[in-house]
Amino acid sequence: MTGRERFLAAARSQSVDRPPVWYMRQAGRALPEYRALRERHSFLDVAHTPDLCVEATLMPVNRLGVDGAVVFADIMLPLEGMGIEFQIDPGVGPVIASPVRSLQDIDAIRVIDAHEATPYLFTAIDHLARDLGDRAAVIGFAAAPFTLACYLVQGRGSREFPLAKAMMIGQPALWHALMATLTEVTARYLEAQIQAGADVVQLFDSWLGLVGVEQYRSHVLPYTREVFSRLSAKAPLIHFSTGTAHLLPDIATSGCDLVSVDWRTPIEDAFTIVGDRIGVQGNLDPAVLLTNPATVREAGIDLLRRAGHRDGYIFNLGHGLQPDTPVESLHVLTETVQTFSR
Ligand code: 1CP
Repeated sequence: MTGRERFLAAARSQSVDRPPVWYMRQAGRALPEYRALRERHSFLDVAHTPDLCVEATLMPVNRLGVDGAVVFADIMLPLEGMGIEFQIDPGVGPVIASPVRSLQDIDAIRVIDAHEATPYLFTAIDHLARDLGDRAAVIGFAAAPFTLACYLVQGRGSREFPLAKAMMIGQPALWHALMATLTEVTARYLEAQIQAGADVVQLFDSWLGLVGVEQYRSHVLPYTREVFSRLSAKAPLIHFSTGTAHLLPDIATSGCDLVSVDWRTPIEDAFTIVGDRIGVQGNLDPAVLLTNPATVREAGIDLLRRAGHRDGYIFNLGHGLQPDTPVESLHVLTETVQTFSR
């Protein structure tokens, strides 16, 4: 099978020769060629320039032969179309110039056509899809409304996002207005990525572990469902979160085709919880890649032994690569998956 065929078959829970493999944050600082590119261009320059975006996206495909190519972008890019100013500070991450705190702030958010908001991204996806052909699937992505709201309200990364959660709990009308707006922007943004050539899309709800089951059902899940219902039948849909073992049964009802789980949940438990009709992605601890080649190989073999025979399984980490991951670990792990046969 080609990488793209393998990825799409697994994403549809059909049979494959071996599990497809890709890594979250695979186009990043772990690769020397990426570090060289970033010496010449800022993060946003790379994301904004289709040729550079394609170059960065292809790096892990060319080096490792992974089956999925995740578009080099960031979850903050749609903010540009919404009229919200931000920057990406090295070592910090996204910083919002004026955080969203009032109904006035929410009313000021522009909901415009995705092509008008981030035209460079769709050009890059179009070039990428042509360049890759069947070598690897093009993976588009966006933040889920909850995770985007966390950054917009808090103004920057945080361990607990207390201001965002306080709005959710104490100002439900504001919260629902914000979530409805972000849902519309996110659905349009992902629809346009699929139209441009993304084969699958992943919704990153990175901070979802901060909410309880009841909060999830009343304040978050309806919006996730709305995004997925707008996209279903257009492309396979992956739901990503971490620290959400308590939410997995509900996440499985969100309308996604696959659930990405982290290392806290044994992979067999994830299979049982989500059921046969939903695929599973994950769930190696990224810290494994900071050890040594023998340990990396052993951990890869163990996960393949437990999950590699299931239709509807995509090999990945439970969260993004650590920036200081030795590139040798990536070679060892990828080869371990590529030489596994069912
Ligand atoms: O290779 C890839 O995976 C594609 C690139 C990618 C993705 C999927 C980047 C590039 N960002 C993202 C998604 C993203 N961005 C998420 C969801 C995934 C996750 O949970 O890790 C989140 C939460 C962000 C926000 C963000 N952007 C952070 C985290 C800040 C925090 O709150 O802890 C950071 C550091 C960024 C900047 C960024 N985005 C991407 C890269 C390579 C970088 C670092 C910039 C650099 O290289 O200097």
